[in-house]
Amino acid sequence: MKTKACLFDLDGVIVDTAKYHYIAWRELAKELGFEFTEKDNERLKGVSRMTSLDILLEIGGITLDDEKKLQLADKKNENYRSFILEMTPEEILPGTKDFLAALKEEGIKIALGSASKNAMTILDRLNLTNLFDAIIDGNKVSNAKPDPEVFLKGAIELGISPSECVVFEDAEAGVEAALAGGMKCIGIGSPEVLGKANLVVDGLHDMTLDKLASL
Ligand code: B16
Ligand code: MG
Repeated sequence: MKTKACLFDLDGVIVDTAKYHYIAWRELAKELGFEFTEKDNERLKGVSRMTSLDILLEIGGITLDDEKKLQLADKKNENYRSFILEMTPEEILPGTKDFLAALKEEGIKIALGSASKNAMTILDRLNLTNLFDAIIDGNKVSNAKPDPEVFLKGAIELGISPSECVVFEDAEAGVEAALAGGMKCIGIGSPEVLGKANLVVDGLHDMTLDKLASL
């Protein structure tokens, strides 16, 4: 298959923001009077902010009205933003810049497809914004992964057919979203979790144009 565009998830693929999400959700849980473990945090990866809060409240056995939930999500986000505003390009995951440069040289378009409403802030902090030909984030979609909307919008903005796109994802819901959109998917992480992907690698440091061409 000849790939014309690569679409990248952000958290877990380009940068590890999960650790900052974890600290902010853990502090919120503490205020609400229960413990939120790192294992619990795995359930929030790739999931939208409000769904993350619902999962957190379910773990704590707490029921709240929508107004209170919005208030708590805002509070968590303010705390989370205090961390990402301090991020530096050194936090870009290994191999990312080299692989993006190789794609550019090959004339392959690059897009971001992230559930995060903070994606622009993060890309700016990492000095990566200009490398992307299209950026679709949580502010531009109404349906969360595993719905393919985020990736389909990316393909439309790039003007490339989904069948010529490859998605890089670290979350199961993201892999499902890519496949539902008629795209190929390379999983970043463990083959046990991302078994549905066409190929699974450890990280972008493990990616080559040959592997891309082998799909
Ligand atoms: P925000 P991704 C996702 O990013 C994170 O994996 C997930 O943990 C987070 O809840 C979601 O973004 C929303 O983030 O609160 O910043 O809008 O993996 O889709 O790049
Ligand atoms: Mg992710």
